This record gives sequence, structure tokens and C-alpha cells, in this order.
Amino acid sequence: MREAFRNYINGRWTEPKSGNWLDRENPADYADAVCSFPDSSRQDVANAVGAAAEAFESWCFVPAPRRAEVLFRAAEIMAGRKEELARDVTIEMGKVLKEARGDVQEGIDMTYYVAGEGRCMWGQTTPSELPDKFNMSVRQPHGVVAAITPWNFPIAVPCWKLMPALVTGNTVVFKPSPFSPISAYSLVRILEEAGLPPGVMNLAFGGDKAGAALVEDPRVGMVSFTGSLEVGREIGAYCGRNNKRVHLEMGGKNAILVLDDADLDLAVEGAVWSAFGTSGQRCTAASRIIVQSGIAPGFTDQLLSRAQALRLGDGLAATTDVGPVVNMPALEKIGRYMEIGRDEGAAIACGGARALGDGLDKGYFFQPTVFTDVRPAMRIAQEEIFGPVTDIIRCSDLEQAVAINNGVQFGLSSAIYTRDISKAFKAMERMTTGIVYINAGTIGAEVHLPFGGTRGTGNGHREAGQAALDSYSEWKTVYIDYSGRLQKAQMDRPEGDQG
Ligand code: UN1
Repeated sequence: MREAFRNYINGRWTEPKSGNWLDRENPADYADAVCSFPDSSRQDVANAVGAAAEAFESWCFVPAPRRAEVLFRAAEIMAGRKEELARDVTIEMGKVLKEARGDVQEGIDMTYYVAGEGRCMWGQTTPSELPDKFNMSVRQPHGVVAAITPWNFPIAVPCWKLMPALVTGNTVVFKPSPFSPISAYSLVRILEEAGLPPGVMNLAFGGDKAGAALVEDPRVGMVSFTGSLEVGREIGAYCGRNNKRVHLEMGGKNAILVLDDADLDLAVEGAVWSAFGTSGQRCTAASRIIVQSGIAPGFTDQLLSRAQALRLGDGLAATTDVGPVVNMPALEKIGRYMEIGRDEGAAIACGGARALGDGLDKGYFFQPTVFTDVRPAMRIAQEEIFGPVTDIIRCSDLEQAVAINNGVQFGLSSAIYTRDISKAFKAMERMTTGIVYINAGTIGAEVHLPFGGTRGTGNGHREAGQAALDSYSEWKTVYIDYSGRLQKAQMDRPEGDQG
């Protein structure tokens, strides 16, 4: 039976004023309707923002360690419900259960980590240049934060945003992707159970319209968005024009470099996981593999046989290696890139089409695909495809490999396989992505370190780790003068010392 989730506004589960609802189907079987949820109107969104703005007045004065206690309790509840949450992730967005558990675990880790930050949130204390004066810096929240999240990590990525926003004293309006409504509902429900006061966390389901209404509401002080380049750019432009704080995370065209001296089996293993894990639908997925000529034939053979052996299917089945992609437009987009690649002169060495038969007909399945004969300037080597598709690009040496790696509009993650420590360090220094892996694939970021990318991947901010606190708060510098007289910085200096 299909469940209907409602918005959560000011501590109440609320039907949309719009009266409009959207549906989500199971991407492994689109005859299976999973749930419906509101298609929020501008008015629905405005109500959520209003509740958040009001709740901010008190939430920002709750001591951060007390705010953190709510998060700690939420992490405990999530951990207790891990299996249920993971199954819902698989049902609504398709990733295999093992990966869905990882997604949930990443959310739990982040929530515990951020709860700990509630008792730290270090600022600076530093000597004053003047006597009888004390200087420090403290963090202050932005006010209402809009969190607009994708479907590919429906638990982890919302936790990256909601938890640091809350602990630093903001209130939140959460607009999840319409392709992962269950996880969003569960997360908000858990925060409610953990004791978050009404209005502090509000949930407005919907699509682009709801997202735009949220970004444009003048009471929203900061927008945090993970999603497509096109939408992110628009949000960035709007926020720029309106002096609104904004954090953007928009994708990647990540590469694994495999040098001749690499451990071949290890490199193949890392490439298969990074290219086809989550059906290639990670910002960090390896959609380019830059292989040095000597190792290229052996590497390509092994990668192709591994890719062909991957078993497609429902992510809930223990035998499935690769689940469906998220929806029909994604399937079509990936299909179009097959044409684009062929027209550009690349060869499809395996895969290349929608996967049908064997119970796959009613799902959005795409065959794991490897392009060979790829040149770095081709569109398939430049644009994010966001599916189980990777390119093999040959190179002659480290220098060329690094140049190819860096020569794209994105800069999220990159990796190198080599046994030569000097080459590893050179690559680490020269690869201009926000994340670099040595002898591991491009995916697998941990929550206590900064996550984000250079160039078109983002706008310079980072999620996760302490860096997240910088996105969700601003510095306030405080000078306390207890001298009882007017002291002038830069001008009051000892007699006879005027510089
Ligand atoms: C994303 O795809 O937006 O490092 C997040 C990784 C995961 C997070 C990916 N821990 O691939």
C-alpha cells in the first residue's frame, strides 16, 4: 500500500495547501509505487520558512552542547533503525542494500561527529595589542538555512547539511529531492523523536518550484545545495545578487590514474568499485580512467571482464552488484551519451545500452559501460554522465596523466595507483581536485574531513569535518576593553615609539 508523507511545518505534519501531490516509484520496478508526498507551493514553502524564522529566535540561544544532545539522540535512533532506513534507501533510489547501509552509516557518523562539535566549535582567543583588552572570535548562525539535497545519498548528504546547520544554531527548511522522499521523512521524524523543538526543522517536499521559492524567500539567510551544475549555477547567481550565503556542490568528472608500476589487481578493483558502485551515480564516481600505455592492455582486459560480470538487479537481492539508475530521464541521458561517444569516435568496449530481460524490463537498468579510444577533449570525457559509464584514456607518463586529470571543468576527486612514492607525492601535489586518493579509488570520503571540490564542482566551501562549521556559521570578532579609558588600536603606542 502506498504511503503518503506530509510536510513538517512548525512541529506539525501538514498537508500541502496546494492540494497537489507527487509520486515516487521503485526504480527497480516502476510498477511498484512507493509513496506520495506534497508538491509544495510557494505558500507551503513560505509557511515553512516562517516557522523556521520564528523558531530561530529561541534556538540560537540554546547552548550549543544542548543542541548537540538532540543530535546525539538522533544518531542513537538512526543506529537502532539502520536496517529499516537502508531498505528504504534501496527501495526509493535503487542502490544495493550493502551500499544503502553505508549511506545510512555515513549519516550516523556525521551526526555523532557533529554532536561532538557542539562542545568544541573552537574560535580564537588572542592577545590584544592594547593593555586591559581581550580579543576573541566566536561563531554565529546565519538564521534560516535552506537545505536542498539530492537523491543519490538520501541519508548521508542531508545529514552533512542538517546536522552542522542545527548545531551552529540555525533553523532549517529541508527540501529533499523528489526521488528520495522516504529517507527525508524518516530523518525528520527521527529529529522530532530526538526532541528538536517545533519550527527548528521543517520539511517541504516538492520539485524545482518549491526549491526556487525557498531560495528566493528573503528570510532564508543561507542556501546549501547539492545537485546539478545547471541548477547550482542559478542558485549561486541568485544568492550572489542578493548577498545570500550559499554553499554549492555540483558534481565531478573524476579520474583514476593508473601508472605502469601500479598493482594491477588493486587498480582494477578500485576502478570497478569507483566506476560502477551506486551505478556510477556518485559525485565522486570515476568516470575517467587514465592509464599509462604499458599497463593499458592488461588493465583494459581485466576491467572489461569485471564489468561484464557485474550482475544487475533489484538492490534488495543479495546477488545484485549494480542496481538501477534513478529514473527514466537519467536512463535517456545516459543513452544519449552512448551516441555522443560513438559520434566522437570512441568505442564502446562493453555495455552501451539499457539492460532488459531477466526481470529488468520494468526497471531503469543500464549496462555497465566502458568506452575505449577516448581522447581527453571528447564530451564523454568532459561532461558528467552520472551513470555506470567510464572512459579509458591512454597516457604516456605521469605529467600527461595529471594534465588530463586537471583538464576538466570539475574538480572533486581524483586517484592514482602507483608503487613509486615520489610519483604518488608528485601527483598528490599536482592534482587540483578537492580530494585525492593514493592507491584507492575516487570514492569513500570520511565524515570528519573536508568534502568538496575545486573549479565547477562548487563555490569554494566544503562540507563535512570542521570545514562544515565554516559554511553554516559566520565569524563574529569580539573586543572587550576593560581599561576604562578610550584606547585606539594602531594609534596608542608607548611614548617615543611612533613606528
Ligand atoms: C556524493 O556523491 O555526493 O565519498 C557523496 C563518497 C561518499 C559520498 C559521496 N562518501 O563517495
